[in-house]
Amino acid sequence: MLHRRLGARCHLADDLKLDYKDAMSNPDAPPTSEALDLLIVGAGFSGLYMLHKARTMGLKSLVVDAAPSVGGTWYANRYPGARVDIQSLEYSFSFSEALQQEWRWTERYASQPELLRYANHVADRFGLRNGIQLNTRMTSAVFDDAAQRWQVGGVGADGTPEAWQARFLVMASGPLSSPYTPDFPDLETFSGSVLHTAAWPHEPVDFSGRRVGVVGTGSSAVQVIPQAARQAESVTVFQRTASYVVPAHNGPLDPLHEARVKADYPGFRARNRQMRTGFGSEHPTNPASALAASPEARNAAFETRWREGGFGLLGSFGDLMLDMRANALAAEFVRGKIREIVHDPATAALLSPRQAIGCKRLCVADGYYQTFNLSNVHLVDVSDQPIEAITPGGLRAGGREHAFDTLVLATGFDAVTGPMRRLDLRGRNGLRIQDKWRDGPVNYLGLTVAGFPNLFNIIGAGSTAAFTSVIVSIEHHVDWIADCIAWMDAQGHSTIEATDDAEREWVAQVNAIAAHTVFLSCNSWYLGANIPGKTRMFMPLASGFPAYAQRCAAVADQGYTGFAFG
Ligand code: N01
Repeated sequence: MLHRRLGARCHLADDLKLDYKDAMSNPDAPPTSEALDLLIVGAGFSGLYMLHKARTMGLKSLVVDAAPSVGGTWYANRYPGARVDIQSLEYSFSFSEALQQEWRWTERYASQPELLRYANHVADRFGLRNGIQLNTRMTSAVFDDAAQRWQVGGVGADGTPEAWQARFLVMASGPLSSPYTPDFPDLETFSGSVLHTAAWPHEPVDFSGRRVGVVGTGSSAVQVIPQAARQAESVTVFQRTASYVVPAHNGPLDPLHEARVKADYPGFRARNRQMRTGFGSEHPTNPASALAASPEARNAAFETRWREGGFGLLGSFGDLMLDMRANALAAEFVRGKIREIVHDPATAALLSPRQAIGCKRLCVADGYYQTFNLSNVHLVDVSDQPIEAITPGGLRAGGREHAFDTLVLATGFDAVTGPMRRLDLRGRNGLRIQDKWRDGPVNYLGLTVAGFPNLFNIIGAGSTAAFTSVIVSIEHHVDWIADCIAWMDAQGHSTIEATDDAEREWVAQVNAIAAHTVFLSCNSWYLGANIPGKTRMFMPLASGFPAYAQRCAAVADQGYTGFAFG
């Protein structure tokens, strides 16, 4: 047991120092895979930081990732126009002052290539590559009760089977990493290329002279559509549900703003961590009620936030996400913007969403509605007349044929639970995750699952991650997991497992908080409602990041209440 070797402290043990040094001398060689302390699944931001943190504690750790590169979501989602919807200075690691000072973002909202460069820089800067085995898909994990270890299986790109043993299994596989392709009849008969935004080809895609069909109008679609429209002969957008799209007002990063933030980056981060979303401290939510404001004051507040761009519109008033009447006022403001921007009234009406604003994740993109003023862009409503089938030359909806030669599927993800449900993952007594989560992804603190000892899930169901700048949540989760392991070692515990009672109470709380919001009023991936047949359960915790972090800290301070130790 590692804790016996390390005693009550988490200093580097000599034998592990040697392992680490040997590996450092050959940066291409992954560490020997036997008897790991941590097996970390995923080399995105979560996996990179978990590996770095584990190494500072002397824990022998290995990251595996199916992709040939680090970067996770920012490796896979490389469609034209892909960029983050939270400002770069706030969507970045804070754990190293040197890193946050030296890294220069070029744009207010970083593009996918820049984010991928950042992930690679982090991997190099902290010497992580020799702890990462790429081109290797983890496929199974079985908890061995006798050995109190996870027996983990995988497969290399060439089909070579892989096996590891680890005391802890850390799922850093990302909540939006299982692309969802609807079960369209005859998809395989399509004669042109089919491109999914979340599995975009690595060679450049040239839309010039092409007739492009795009299915979907969520965050990915609203970024790719304006790009495709610039090149393609025609773009036909198949819309089932209209989205609220607020402008990002992206542009070069203002050097004065960057200097101001960097002059006190730790203070900026700390203020952001006090925000419900973990970002946006420069434009905090106005606590007043939208219902109490005069129409003029209300409009002025919405207008200011619209001009600033990004998610801040939802912070114009304190009750927008809590009260459907307040929410309707913000929704109507955006519909007014759509009518102003889109010249054709029928198209503007079709682009105008009817669900509560923010109920599905708000989309942030520049130039989306303007794109529908272009003569080569067409909008087809498939809400009442769904897509019936894909044909060799396009698709059929409502009995009508629509012709195109490139099909872009911007149809999202089997979110949050998809990556784990696809595995052969078995906890104590052979409990399968698919059975455990038959009625929804129960969990404790969003980090653990009863019946699955020594398994930690970063950005899992039940945490506030989906409503935050996700890197703030990643750092929080990783730090909490690391502290927990250090505490276990100090106490001489081999295993940690959430109790059934703690899990029940936590899930009841997640549901109770959601019931006080507008989030249950529409179909979204937060609810699992975007996947036919998926159990409907609200997955994120809507309490706000500070309350969540306080609760996790209190659990730790009180000796990890809600957990059983072995
Ligand atoms: O996926 P989505 P996404 N017929 O699920 C439609 C993050 N992200 O990849 O709404 C017709 O939002 C579906 O229609 P409907 C972000 O968290 C971030 O765009 O279900 N249409 C919807 O329009 C985001 O929320 C960034 O009626 C069908 C679309 O496909 C999350 O990823 C960028 C259909 C799917 O939208 C997911 O975004 C990109 C069918 N059978 C993504 N099935 C940034 O940081 C599905 N649809 C900016």
